Amino acid sequence: MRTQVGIIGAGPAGLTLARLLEREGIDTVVLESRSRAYVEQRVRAGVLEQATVDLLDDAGVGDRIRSEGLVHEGVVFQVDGERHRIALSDLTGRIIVIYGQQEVVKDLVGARVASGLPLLFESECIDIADSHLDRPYCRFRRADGTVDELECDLLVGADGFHGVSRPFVAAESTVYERDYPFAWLGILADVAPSCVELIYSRHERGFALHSSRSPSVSRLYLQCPPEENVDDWSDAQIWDELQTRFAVDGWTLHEGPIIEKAVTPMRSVVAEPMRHGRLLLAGDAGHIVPPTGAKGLNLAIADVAILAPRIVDLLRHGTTSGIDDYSAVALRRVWRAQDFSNEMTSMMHANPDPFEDRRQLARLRYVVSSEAAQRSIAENYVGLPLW
Ligand code: RFL
Ligand code: PHB
Repeated sequence: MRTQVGIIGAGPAGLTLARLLEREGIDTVVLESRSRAYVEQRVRAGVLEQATVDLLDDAGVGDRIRSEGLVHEGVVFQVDGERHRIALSDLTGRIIVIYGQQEVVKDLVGARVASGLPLLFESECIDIADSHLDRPYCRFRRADGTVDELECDLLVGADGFHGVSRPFVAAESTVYERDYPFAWLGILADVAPSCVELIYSRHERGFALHSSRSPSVSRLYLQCPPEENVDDWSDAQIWDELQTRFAVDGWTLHEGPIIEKAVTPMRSVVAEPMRHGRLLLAGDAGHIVPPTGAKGLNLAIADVAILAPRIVDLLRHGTTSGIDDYSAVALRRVWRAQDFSNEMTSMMHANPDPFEDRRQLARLRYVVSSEAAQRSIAENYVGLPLW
């Protein structure tokens, strides 16, 4: 097979890039190792920055976000058993939208299928040929086991943290990494959210986050040790722990059936540069942030917003300067988000290092008492301009 741009991975990064290039008349083939049902049901992120919503809207896939997304104008930080509202809109003039990542994926897959353009599910990229070639290619295995080649002008690795592109690029890039001494146990529960806005709660037993997916589905997380086994937690234990970490007088956390639970480790990773010849990385393939800042999905979309016009310049006009500075431009934003995500993570979690634990608690107490500090948090949380 031949195409102009081969895209590995049908997550938010790969699908959004395919959509942006479709609008510019550039041919793409998207390879996805999983089935359509799997990618449309994988529960992950939920917070979209306004810039992300605007971009998806401009790309013609924003109708359902606009009608079903929950617009939030603030978030709540809880510390010492008290709640403090960070007034995002008043402080920044911007909002966030709660809308499940799997719904974003459904909207993008639906649009791609409606356009009749190639999106090959159950087609796993198994290796990438020399990406310094003028026409790089990758090999992929189809569901029936046959192996094919996809030849293109450019390859984009949008295959997430566990894909094939990241190790390929990492062999020639510098990889910056940090592990955190905790993880999140996340649940989805069939119960109306107990609070309209998100609650980030710091408790001596550990962090807890209250979020939602719809007026009838709640999304909640508990800080746990990185090696935690999800099967060691009964539903009743999870609710008990959530009740403890969110407790404030006069407020009730509603419980309901848990419909999904999983443990997610936390790490920060950046590959620099996000490029290897004619292979470019986008989204989690190039960088991972801990989820406390709600930045991963938004960064993935920002990467491809930066990348798409540069690809158009190269393929339509032969201009290479845009592609040449893609990595540097994207990484400036990525590092800003790394810093913010690290700050939010450190400040909110109970830390096994006692000095760090007290220092971060002091920082959170300062944030909830200072409008200047809140403005800085709010500005980063709602998202900085694309560039
Ligand atoms: P994805 O979504 O991982 O998509 C990559 C796709 O590539 C496929 N793939 C392959 N396809 C072909 N050949 C191969 N060899 C392949 N290997 C892999 C995979 O099947 C998959 O379909 O990466 P992308 O597009 O870069 O998107 C990144 C986001 O998924 C990620 O950053 C966010 O989910 C992070 N995140 C959050 N981000 C936010 O902006 N706001 C949030 O509120 C937020 N909350 C979260 C999160 C991530 C979480 N987890 C589970 C890691 C909460 C959690 C708990
Ligand atoms: C979510 O709703 O899944 C969510 C919200 C905020 C975060 C992370 C995840 O920081």
